Amino acid sequence: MGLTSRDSIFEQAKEWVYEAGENIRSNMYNQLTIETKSNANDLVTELDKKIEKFFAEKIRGLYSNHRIIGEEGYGDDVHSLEGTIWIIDPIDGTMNFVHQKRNFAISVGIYHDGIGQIGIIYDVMDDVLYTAVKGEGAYKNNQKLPQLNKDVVLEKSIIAMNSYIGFNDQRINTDKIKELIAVSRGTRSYGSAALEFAFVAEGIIDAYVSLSLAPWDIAAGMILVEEVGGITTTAQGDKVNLLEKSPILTCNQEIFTTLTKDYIEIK
Ligand code: 2AM
Ligand code: CA
Ligand code: CA
Ligand code: CA
Repeated sequence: MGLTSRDSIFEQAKEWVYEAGENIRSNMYNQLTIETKSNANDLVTELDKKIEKFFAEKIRGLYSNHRIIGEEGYGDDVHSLEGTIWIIDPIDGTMNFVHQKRNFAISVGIYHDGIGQIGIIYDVMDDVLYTAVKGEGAYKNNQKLPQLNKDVVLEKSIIAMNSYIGFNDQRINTDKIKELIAVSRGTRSYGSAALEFAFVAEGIIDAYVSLSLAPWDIAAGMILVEEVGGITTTAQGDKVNLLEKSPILTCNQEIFTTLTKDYIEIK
């Protein structure tokens, strides 16, 4: 991906994200069909599908050689990260969207040969756009975000996680998570992985850990976090594979080693 084409793809992607956000805001109070997916709390609405379809049609119309990985099935069957790939979550935080009508985001990450080039996370109701272009820093509504704080220690950190990982999850050593909850300054749970990544990039939380995230939950956020000097790995501390779901940790580098060595133990 050449630099000029990357700039124009970035401008185009932002335009589509804003258009999609406007579409969500103007349709969200209509009677929406809500279905469940993997379990009774895993929701999807007709707007999730409509927005992903919107992106897929726009991308295919303008960039016919790009491929798409999306949550709701309008993407391509992608088995390698070769070429240019748009990784899209049309509504991240669907439960918040349904119950709260806020605290959800559109997430678009654009990768070339497996390397993150463009990340866009749009907090639709607050009208806050987080963006990053590889090598050019991360931005919140066009204001450059500073590099993450080098003086952070766990005792002064806020860690975002789902509440259940502290007490009844078979996939992780919950005793160690309880210790983490006790030692950290506080925990938060926002219900949108994309926003949690954006908040790590903004430096308003210091880490986010989740036991099962898909490529579309993290693709844009990984680029944002990297651009401010943060790190994203599997919860075991390994390189993320963007073709599969994994337990994920994204955080300030200063607390990465203690988090992966002392507190997060995946079974
Ligand atoms: P979603 O709203 O796009 O489904 C909720 O804690 C966060 O985890 C959201 O970002 C949500 O994305 C994501 N998530 C990933 N897998 C999920 C699942 N099976 N059920 C609910 N949320 C899931
Ligand atoms: Ca979903
Ligand atoms: Ca998601
Ligand atoms: Ca989603």
